[in-house]
Amino acid sequence: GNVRLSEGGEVLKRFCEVEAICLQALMSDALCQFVPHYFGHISQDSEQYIRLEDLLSGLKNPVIMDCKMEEEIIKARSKTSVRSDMYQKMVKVDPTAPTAEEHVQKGVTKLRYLQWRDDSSSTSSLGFRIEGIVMENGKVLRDFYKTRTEAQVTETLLTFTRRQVHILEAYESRLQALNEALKESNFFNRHEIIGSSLLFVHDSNSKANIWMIDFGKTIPTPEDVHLRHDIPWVEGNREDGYLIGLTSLITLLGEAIKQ
Ligand code: 4IP
Ligand code: MN
Repeated sequence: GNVRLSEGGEVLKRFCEVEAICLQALMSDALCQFVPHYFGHISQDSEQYIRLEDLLSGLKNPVIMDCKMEEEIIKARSKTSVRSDMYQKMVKVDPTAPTAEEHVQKGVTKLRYLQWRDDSSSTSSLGFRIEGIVMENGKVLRDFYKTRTEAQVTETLLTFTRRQVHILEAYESRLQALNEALKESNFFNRHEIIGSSLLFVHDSNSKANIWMIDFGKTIPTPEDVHLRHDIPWVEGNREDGYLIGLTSLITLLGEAIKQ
């Protein structure tokens, strides 16, 4: 993707002003322990990059999972062009998903694609979905479009951790600590967090950690709007449902620990 390693063991990510402003604010927020350290930005080969702490540095054969919290649907509503790439992604997962008309035009709108993806994955019901996993041998798993039910997600959590209870417990307490930090966070109070992920990382030395990443679509709320983050999005309320996804994840880690 748009992240690459620099010589210094830091990670360089393609510059995005929205994200840079968020990261800057997060460095002095209650959430700073849950966000990779931000070192500012540089330009290299005439490209601008954000400099971030390398979250994998010092880890032995790291295992990684990216959980995407709520996605922004509303912006897609204005995009009425027909997307053949999104039609292809859809057909690959489920050839019966497109309507007869969509099959004829071999395309779907972005709104249609995102809604289909949220409904077939766990996003609509649980407030997050698994985007991808990298196993300790480097194998990348991206086939989670149909991982929707609590049982399916729990099973994936067990596979991802190879049923190591101490890892599952470390993840559970990290998310509980995040939940507490969010209550104290001015940043969380004042931003709509869209398209951000929780990055789960553990390794063979049993270090387990979770980080908030990807703030390219996170936007400040107007002064008069006070977000709760624990109710679903409906037209006009600006709610991101972040705490719905977080609560689901904590619950399902608890389920996995019991199994
Ligand atoms: C992707 O769908 C993600 O939703 C991208 O969001 C989104 O980019 C893509 O839209 C969409 O195709 P899959 O993950 O199912 O492939 P993100 O970049 O946060 O992962 P946007 O532009 O909405 O950020 P297009 O329009 O870029 O293809
Ligand atoms: Mn994506």
